[in-house]
Amino acid sequence: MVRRPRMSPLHDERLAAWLGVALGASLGAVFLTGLVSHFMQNAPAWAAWPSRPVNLYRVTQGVHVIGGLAIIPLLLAKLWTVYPRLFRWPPFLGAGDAVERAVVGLLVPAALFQVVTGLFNIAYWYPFPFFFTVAHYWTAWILAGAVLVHALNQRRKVAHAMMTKPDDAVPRRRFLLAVGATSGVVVLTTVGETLRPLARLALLAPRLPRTGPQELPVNRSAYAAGTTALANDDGWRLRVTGRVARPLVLSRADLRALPQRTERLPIACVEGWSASATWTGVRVRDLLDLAGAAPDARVRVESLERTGVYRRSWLDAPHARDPLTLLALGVNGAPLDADHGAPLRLVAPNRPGVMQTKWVGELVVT
Ligand SMILES: Nc1nc2c(c(=O)[nH]1)N[C@H]1C(S)=C(S)[C@@H](COP(=O)(O)O)O[C@H]1N2
Ligand SMILES: [Mo]
Repeated sequence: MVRRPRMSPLHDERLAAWLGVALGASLGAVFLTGLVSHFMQNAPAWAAWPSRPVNLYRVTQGVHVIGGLAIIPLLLAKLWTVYPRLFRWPPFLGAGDAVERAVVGLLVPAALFQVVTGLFNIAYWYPFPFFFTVAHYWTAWILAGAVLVHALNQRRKVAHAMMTKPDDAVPRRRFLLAVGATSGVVVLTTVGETLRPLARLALLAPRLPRTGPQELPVNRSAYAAGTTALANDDGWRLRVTGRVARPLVLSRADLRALPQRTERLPIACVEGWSASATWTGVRVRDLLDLAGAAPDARVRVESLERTGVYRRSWLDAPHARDPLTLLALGVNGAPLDADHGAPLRLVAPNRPGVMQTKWVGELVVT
């Protein structure tokens, strides 16, 4: 017989089960919304993302980032509840148990890795030697697999623990309430970075929706991108090239002479903040028609920024043809600030911020 030391009820299986279910559900939501973000940015050749609803990406990425933050208290509570078992001796009993232990040995570091790299990323701090998106994406699959196997292994124990009535439920219930409240506070103090009415509570959010020139945040400034001079460069032209009947070379004046559209669209950054603004400019669709591009054409949007991971993006047909997709010359009633992409920037509905290319110089139709 294994002798068990007397333990606090906070290390028991009931609590571990409840926390496990809450964690499993929230990790699932964060995993799925993370996949949405990944595939929006790396669309497979056979699929194109829809351009509507306008705010869809803003919502999925908000759930991903704010949900990921809300997981931290749950994860810490779960680790605290189960840690006596993590270090128990002997380390495993039998082959099945060895597998379960190996899965937990993968699950715990993978979960911590996701939370820590995610946190660093939204804080715009990159102390690690690897590329964040690649590492975060592949670790997500490892974590999802480990969580699934762990949940299957534990399903009977969890069902049993959740059905049986404990002799004294009060300490557990209080602990769960405290953990839930902590997650709630995390959400309330960060969600304002994407939910404007709660902006005043967003004390822990790395970006606020109204900071920055023209009341809109900036990730990469014109100074950092080396594009400050473009804003006042009279030699600047927009080129529409590639598979078109009539290649175009347009100056600012040419663009202003085309039909102008004004639309309210959000910038929804992958780092979780988002902000709506009123953009004025020319429809990409109109430019493609003017150039005589095919209706199903894909368009590569090229920035005049020389280096940088986000200096180009692709518009699949749904986005290229959407009447809301603009090349904007102005925002919130004024010409674009250099930091927001002057002289011209892309802004399209339901699209990650990293693909709202600034300082545009060329549309290449493919
Ligand atoms: N050329 C270029 N465009 C870019 C970027 C960039 O680094 N280079 N950053 C993108 C990112 S990450 C975001 S969130 C939006 C932010 O737009 P804003 O600075 O106007 O708010 O611009 C996008 N456009
Ligand atoms: Mo972004």
